Amino acid sequence: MTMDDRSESRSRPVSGFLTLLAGLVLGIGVLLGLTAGVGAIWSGVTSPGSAAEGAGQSASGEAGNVVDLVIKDVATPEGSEPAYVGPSGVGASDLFTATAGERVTVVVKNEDAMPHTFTSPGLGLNVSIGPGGTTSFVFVAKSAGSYPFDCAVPCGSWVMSHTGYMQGVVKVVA
Ligand SMILES: [Cu+2]
Repeated sequence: MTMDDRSESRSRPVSGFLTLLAGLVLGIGVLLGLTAGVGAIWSGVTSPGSAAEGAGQSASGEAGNVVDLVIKDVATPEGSEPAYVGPSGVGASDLFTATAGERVTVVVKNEDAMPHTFTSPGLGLNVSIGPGGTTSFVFVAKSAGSYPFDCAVPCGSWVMSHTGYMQGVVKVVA
């Protein structure tokens, strides 16, 4: 056996260990990525159809109001910027309407490549919305009113300063 042969045979277990280590790091990274979008009360990363269906059933078995939102690029005077789009479409004066005391599940599909938040101190919400997935959260508004929301991530000067885009109002009726 030459010196070269020995050094080659020694290097094999080391490279095997490095491959295992790289696999572990990758696995942990994927796990962290999946949990990054954890919401205020309940959240998950699922396909849009099953999220809306599954999230409507609360832990107690009661079906609640399920609201579907999409974060996607929209045309603005300053070019294409990401915005929240709810049941009433782009730029609606109220992103969506809920009833006081009702359990509301919000399912946000983020089609944008960057993270956003759904932040509303009045509703007790500050939810991170990771890129390219679906995040769900649940809230109950105690009383009727207009609750402002916005995104805490700087993501577009026009959409962040215009109602119905990256900031706006959730309307809660009695
Ligand atoms: Cu944003």
